[in-house]
Amino acid sequence: FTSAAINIQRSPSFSKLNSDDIGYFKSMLGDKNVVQDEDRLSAANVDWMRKYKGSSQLLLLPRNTEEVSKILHHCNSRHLAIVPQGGNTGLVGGSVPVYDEVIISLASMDQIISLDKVNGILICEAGCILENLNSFLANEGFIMPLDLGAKGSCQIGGNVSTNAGGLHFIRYGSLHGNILGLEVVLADGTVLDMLGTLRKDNTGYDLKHLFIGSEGSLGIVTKVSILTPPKLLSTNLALLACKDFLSCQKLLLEAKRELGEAISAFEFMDSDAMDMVLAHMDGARNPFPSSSYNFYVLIETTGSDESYDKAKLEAFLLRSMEGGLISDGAIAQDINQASSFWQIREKLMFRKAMCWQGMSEATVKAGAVYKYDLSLPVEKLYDIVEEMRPRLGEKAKVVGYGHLGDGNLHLNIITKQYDNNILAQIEPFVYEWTSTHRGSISAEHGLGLMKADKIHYSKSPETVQLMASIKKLLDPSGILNPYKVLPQSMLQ
Ligand code: FAD
Ligand code: 2HG
Ligand code: ZN
Repeated sequence: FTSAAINIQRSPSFSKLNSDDIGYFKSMLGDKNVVQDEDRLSAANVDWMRKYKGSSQLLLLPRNTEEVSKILHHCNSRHLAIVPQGGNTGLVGGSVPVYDEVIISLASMDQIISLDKVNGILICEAGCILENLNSFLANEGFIMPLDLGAKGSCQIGGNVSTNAGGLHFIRYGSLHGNILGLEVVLADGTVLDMLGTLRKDNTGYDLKHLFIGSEGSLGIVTKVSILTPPKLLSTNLALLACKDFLSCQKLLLEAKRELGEAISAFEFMDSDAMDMVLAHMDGARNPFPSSSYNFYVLIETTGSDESYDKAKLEAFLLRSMEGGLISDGAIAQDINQASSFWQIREKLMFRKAMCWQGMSEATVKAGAVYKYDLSLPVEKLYDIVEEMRPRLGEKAKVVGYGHLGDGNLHLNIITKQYDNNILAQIEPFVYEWTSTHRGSISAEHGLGLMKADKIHYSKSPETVQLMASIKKLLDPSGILNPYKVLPQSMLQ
């Protein structure tokens, strides 16, 4: 483990837990929902990458909104800091305590409340696992508007709180568009009912947006109302090889022109990323074993007419091949082949048959990983990978992949072990570079602990100041997910 505390002291304004607190929680939640067991605590204290580690002595498992409200009311009056935890798949150290914050897990709040089949509106509790929601919806002819490699563990409340993007963002857009309503509990226990189901509602400020992407720093999301698109009958997937990044870029432009609204994913990876998956993930197969290419692109299209959709994609690929944008490629002929293409990236199609998560998991298996999640203009997106390589030399493996269709690069730097000298060569360079190109230092993962003091690279001082004022207004004692999202110095 590396130390989670990056030059941050435990805030002296927080109290320490005492036996009266534990007694209160047990009387309210029942003994089994007040977890002090060491093994369960150590799992909840460490993040998915095993990079950030806290030392909480208490995990609470509320079963409904009222219990969340009572917990927060108590913690607020006692100045006990808390961290909301969903599936604990976050990649920026936001979901685990930094010190002894009480962990509030939403795992027991996993009920589906309703599905309006006329309008495709799902209402559910925040602890529902994304994949379970998708399976439920599939039987009813709908899908969730987001899909990500962590879907078997991440919760919809965590997705909302990080404003997760994922593989289908290019088609269905941001959760800011798909979330129709939320129920949120504020720091003092007040329950905010914003659980609307309307597409259009311009009555005053649309406060739900404050909580989408606020990473548990403004309130705990307890219920979600979400627009779910119809499940379309035909899906096609092509895995393509390109000789250089410019070809990937041009291919994207052409695909948008020719395939238009049918595109449901447009992912890319460089050859180092591909090699890393092949080296570290059992069962991953090289799609083009006889040749080596510099870049790979996955294009998924979804539509309502199997033969028309396939013919359209085939014609597009043929033209792109003739035009020299594609060097090699294949369209998946059945669901098994589609699954094996997606395995390389991360979308699991048959969870039971496989137990690994593609690219992200390969980076973690390969060594100590520094992850950067950047939004950049597409034409600049790969330059940072090429600048980083000579900068770090032999000490590190630098790989680039991501949601090219959304201008989102996942720059991953893998080293033998975490090392502050290497970190000093990566940061602040990577943030300065991104800022200079007017990109975002967090496209979809959030700021968490990792980037709380880096927000100014992507937001103006006035904007950050207003964010700090909002945080102080909603959470005057600062008990909600402290040390995360905003610089600690602005909240004291
Ligand atoms: P957690 O990790 O538990 O929490 C994340 C943050 O939200 C924390 O700050 C936490 O305090 C807060 N939080 C959680 N639940 C609540 C709640 N109910 N109320 C208030 N705050 C809450 N992200 C993407 O955007 N796109 C991807 O493609 C993607 N792929 C991934 C693939 C893998 C293999 C992994 C491990 C992660 C991936 N992620 C991706 C990151 C991560 O899965 C997402 O951020 C996800 O939305 C987090 O959900 P979670 O339930 O695990 O939340
Ligand atoms: C993805 O798109 C996730 O695979 C994770 O956002 C990215 O692991 C990463 O760097
Ligand atoms: Zn991603």
